[in-house]
Amino acid sequence: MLKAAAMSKNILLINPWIYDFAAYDFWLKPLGLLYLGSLLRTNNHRVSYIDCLDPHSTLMAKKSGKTPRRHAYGHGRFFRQVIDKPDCLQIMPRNYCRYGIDPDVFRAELSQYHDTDVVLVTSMMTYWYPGVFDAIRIIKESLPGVPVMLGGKYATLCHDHAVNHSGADHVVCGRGEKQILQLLRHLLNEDVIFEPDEDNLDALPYPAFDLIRKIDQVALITSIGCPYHCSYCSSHVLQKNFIRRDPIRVVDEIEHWHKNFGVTDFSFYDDALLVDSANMIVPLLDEVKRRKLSCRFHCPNGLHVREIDAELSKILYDSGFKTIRFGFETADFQLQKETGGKVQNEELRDAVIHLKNAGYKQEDIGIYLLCGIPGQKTADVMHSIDFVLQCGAKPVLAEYSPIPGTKMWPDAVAASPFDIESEPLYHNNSLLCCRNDDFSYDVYSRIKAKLKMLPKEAGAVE
Ligand code: B12
Ligand code: SF4
Repeated sequence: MLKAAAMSKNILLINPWIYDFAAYDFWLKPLGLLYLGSLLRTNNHRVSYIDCLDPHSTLMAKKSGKTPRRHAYGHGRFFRQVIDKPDCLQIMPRNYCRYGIDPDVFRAELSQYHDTDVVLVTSMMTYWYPGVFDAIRIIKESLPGVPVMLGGKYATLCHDHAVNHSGADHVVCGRGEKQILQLLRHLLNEDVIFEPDEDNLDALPYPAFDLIRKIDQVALITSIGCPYHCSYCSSHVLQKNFIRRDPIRVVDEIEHWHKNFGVTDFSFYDDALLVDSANMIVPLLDEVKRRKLSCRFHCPNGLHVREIDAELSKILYDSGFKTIRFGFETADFQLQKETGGKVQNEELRDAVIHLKNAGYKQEDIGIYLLCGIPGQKTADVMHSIDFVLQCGAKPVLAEYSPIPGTKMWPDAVAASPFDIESEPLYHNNSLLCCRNDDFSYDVYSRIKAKLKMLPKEAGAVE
């Protein structure tokens, strides 16, 4: 009898819509899903991909008569349609939108995949679940009887909610590599040809970016996890230990995308890219230079201020790190200590001096400030903005999104006027769900507006 492994399956990957008040493609790619896609190809399956967010969809451009504005560095706008606001978000005085292609365009794309054996859907922010649910509902209508598996951040952080409400046949929590192979074995009686060691990131095949219609940038990870344990962050909930790749293997990957696919823009998704720089970012960038790879690097995720010295600043600048953002969160010493102690004020002051000496301008040095954590006062946010400006950097306001399983979660539940425990839509950062009488939504809106009035190099709101 023919072994099951010889009968490869047709697997369809889906990156669902974002439903939100605002969304910008800030080097956003479904990296985890694309990793699973390449692993499944290594196991002899045929893998296809539909991206509900695709800003380059020709069908959608034809239908809407426009294309979203894109930037040469691989970021930009999505297609967008205003949709009904969910009841619980009616208090927000903003439009609620579906970002990505029209559902009819999605249906038309799905109609090409009638021979699909399994569908894999990913998920990101917990409060983006309505876009995930709609995608699953339409998949079920278009491909009746085909099993749908859901994984990713929302499926992990709000597992029970996803099991009870998503409509998926299987909801996977955490890393997907081993679990997806086990599910296929169980469901379709498929033998596993290649099962990687999840702790060895270099053993994984490169993520399947070649499935994307137009590869405008490639997202990279040099590590997963983080050595810090900040109380508002879920890094350690999602990944217990800090695992790193060999920096030279990362450069092999960069070279692969650069030489074979003409990619010049790369974004790092690491939680802790600069930590222990002598063993990761420095050898990595030295090797990029030695191989004469002419690339631009972007860090949409906050970097660690503490790691910045004169030498590293120069290396980053000379290596083409164009977009550089740091996680600072607050200038209040007590709050810094209570939330995890990843940075202190003097470290920011020194880092900005080094970065400027290396060639960065104020507008290049974005400093994330966390706004709206439980009990936070307006004075703290104002003081933090002033401190960043005094240092000569650019404050970038980031609204707090509460995450189940984090140390701060019980405080957020207690402080929030919203039922964040049973409704993940209330985790939406724009809602400012831990607002209080002192730091209200109106006060925050005024601070945001004031920051927008500053000269371009000085202020930003995300
Ligand atoms: C890179 C990143 C971003 C990028 C965008 C990335 C993207 N693709 O969307 C940027 C910088 C834009 C971003 C922005 C924000 N982010 Co962010 N981000 C991340 C980060 C660091 C990495 C995600 C990632 O791609 N990991 C790498 C891949 C390999 O892992 P993965 O996707 O999880 O995939 C694995 C599994 O999940 C699973 N899997 C995935 N899909 C599937 C599917 C199936 C079927 C199966 C079986 C398995 C499976 O298998 C994969 C391989 O093992 C996470 C933190 C983290 N450590 O994960 C935060 C994180 C997701 N972000 C978070 C937050 C708070 C934000 C912001 C709100 C911050 C702010 N206040 O401004 C904004 C929101 C932006 C917005 N509203 O538009 C929170 C989540 C909040 C929430 N409530 O959900 C996280 C968890 C960080 C944290 N603070 O704890 N983010
Ligand atoms: S906020 Fe940054 S430093 Fe703190 S645990 Fe999360 S990723 Fe690590």
